[in-house]
Amino acid sequence: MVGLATVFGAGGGTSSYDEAEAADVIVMWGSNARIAHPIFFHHVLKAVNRGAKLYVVDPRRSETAQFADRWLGLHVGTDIALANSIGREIIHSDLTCEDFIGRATSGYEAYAASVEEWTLDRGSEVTGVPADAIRELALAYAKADAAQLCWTLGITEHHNGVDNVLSLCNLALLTGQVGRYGAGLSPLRGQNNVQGGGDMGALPNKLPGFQDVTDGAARAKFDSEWGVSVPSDNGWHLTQMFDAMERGDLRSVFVIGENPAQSEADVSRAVTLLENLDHLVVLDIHLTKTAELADVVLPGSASWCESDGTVTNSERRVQRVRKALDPPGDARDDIEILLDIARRLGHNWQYANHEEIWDELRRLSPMHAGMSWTRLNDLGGIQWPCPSEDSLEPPYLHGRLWADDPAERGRPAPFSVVLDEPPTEALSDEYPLRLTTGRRLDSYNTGVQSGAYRSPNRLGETIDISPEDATALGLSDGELVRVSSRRGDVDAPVRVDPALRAGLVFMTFHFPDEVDVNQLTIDATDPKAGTAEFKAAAVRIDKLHDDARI
Ligand SMILES: Nc1nc2c(c(=O)[nH]1)N[C@H]1C(S)=C(S)[C@@H](COP(=O)(O)OP(=O)(O)OC[C@H]3O[C@@H](n4cnc5c(=O)[nH]c(N)nc54)[C@H](O)[C@@H]3O)O[C@H]1N2
Ligand SMILES: Nc1nc2c(c(=O)[nH]1)N[C@H]1C(S)=C(S)[C@@H](COP(=O)(O)OP(=O)(O)OC[C@H]3O[C@@H](n4cnc5c(=O)[nH]c(N)nc54)[C@H](O)[C@@H]3O)O[C@H]1N2
Ligand SMILES: [Mo]
Repeated sequence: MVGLATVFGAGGGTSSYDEAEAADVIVMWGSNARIAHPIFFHHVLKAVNRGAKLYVVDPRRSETAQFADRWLGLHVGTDIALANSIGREIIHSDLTCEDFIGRATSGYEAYAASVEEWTLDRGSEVTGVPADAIRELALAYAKADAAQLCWTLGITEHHNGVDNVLSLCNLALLTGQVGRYGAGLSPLRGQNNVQGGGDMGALPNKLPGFQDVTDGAARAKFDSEWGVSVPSDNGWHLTQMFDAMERGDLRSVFVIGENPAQSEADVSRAVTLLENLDHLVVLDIHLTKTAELADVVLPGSASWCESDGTVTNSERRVQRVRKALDPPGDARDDIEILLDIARRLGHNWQYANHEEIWDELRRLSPMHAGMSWTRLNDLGGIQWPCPSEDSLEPPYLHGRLWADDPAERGRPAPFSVVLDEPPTEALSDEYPLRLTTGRRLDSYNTGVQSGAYRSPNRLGETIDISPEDATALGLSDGELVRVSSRRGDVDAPVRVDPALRAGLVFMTFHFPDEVDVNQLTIDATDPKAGTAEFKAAAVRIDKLHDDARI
């Protein structure tokens, strides 16, 4: 969101899902959409069946990579080196889109100078990707009539995640692969309503509709609607909150629908800080590990099919959620619980129904103004921006950049000079293996919502290692090993996985009751976005004893 907002002014994916079907080239960069975003990937597969080329950039030959025309198996954390090499190759092959660069961008000269050192040879040496694969992707992306670049956590969960995103945006600016049907930049969102949460202002520096909290005119609107004085300072993002807890500046926390006692990097530190708070309140459907640490647990949440409202997906589409079941027992819709809390805090919040709440948003957030409840019901979903009830916005963003009239084009999209930076934690003799963590198809995040599901085919936590490392370490499938990092250790059975290259090991974070993987991860964070480096820790594997198996 931060990277896209820097370049284009809006922190949203530029394209609609079904535009993928119109693309000639699709690059999935650090995204295992086959298992993590199956609905979007279904559109990608339709394009592939039609003849589109699929490139996958991932250190593992992931489930997604197995569908690719070409897999670029780079070393963890070398994405900027790869993107800069691709950029240089496009420039040296005379495949830049001069028309777009001239009319819609700024800073091209400085960018071109900065990638000049990234020859194919150097790029290949740093990333581990063969030079001919880098060249093939560069030419395919630049020559395509419409190319899409999609990314997720393989790009963002690094200490320099925003720079990673900027390095990918540069490629779209260089070739004009944005602001047109079928082309675009898509950061796929994790949960069904991550985009919606941000749109509604659940960000430390934004009011609903991405209006800045530092913008006095925007605040004045909210002040008069709400009858309060909205603070003018940016708040803290998640990792800054933990730092503030450590300093003693943050003493009470209200957690709604999140399980940081298991999902935070360097989780031992996170748990200690949560335990030391003066007051911790948790509102959740389940009694999570975080709730176990709380002073007050509000166990009242109705789940998504037991409440009304909207969710907004990665293509910026606001969709209605309708209550299908009554919540069990005393469980209530989250909004009712929040309204009750507000009333007890002395604010007389009264809404007759969900539509009235939505209409308040429409009055305050211009990009939602045209989405009446009736239209949302009738149309089965509306994408933002939707400034008026008769607006006919195109399904993609930033078409303005192609306009002939400079006034309509507005602010040019800046190229960014981004420098390659290795992961915070270097490999060493003591910790010689690169651990990256991620997801599997049949489990969900910290396991709270998928933990009860049992199947004979379902794997528990494993430490996945390459066949080469298995041979070198004398390990075979099922053997129990100790995995240690500078922060902690966990015991897990080995799974030998040919999708991994030598030196790279993989774990999920789905089974924290059995194996608490975030004991190992590092909480180095991107200062601009606050995202932790879940994707790059340095670890060691030790055999426990010869007959330890599970
Ligand atoms: N089945 C299932 N689906 C889910 C979830 C789930 O838990 N289970 N969770 C949801 C959520 S919250 C999210 S945010 C999304 C996440 O969806 P994804 O981001 O697709 O999932 P991950 O497996 O975390 O990471 C994606 C890929 O990044 C790669 N990677 C690691 N390091 C690097 C690197 O340095 N460079 C590059 N280029 N790639 C790298 C990993 O090998 C991995 O294949 O999934 C959502 N969907
Ligand atoms: N090692 C490692 N760690 C990671 C990651 C990684 O790739 N590797 N990925 C990170 C990412 S991308 C994410 S998103 C986080 C996920 O981390 P979390 O969001 O902390 O984990 P979840 O398991 O998704 O927890 C969601 C909680 O919301 C509750 N819930 C569900 N629906 C509702 C509702 O309607 N109302 C209320 N009140 N509660 C509800 C569920 O019961 C559950 O307890 O983990 C992060 N941690
Ligand atoms: Mo996520």
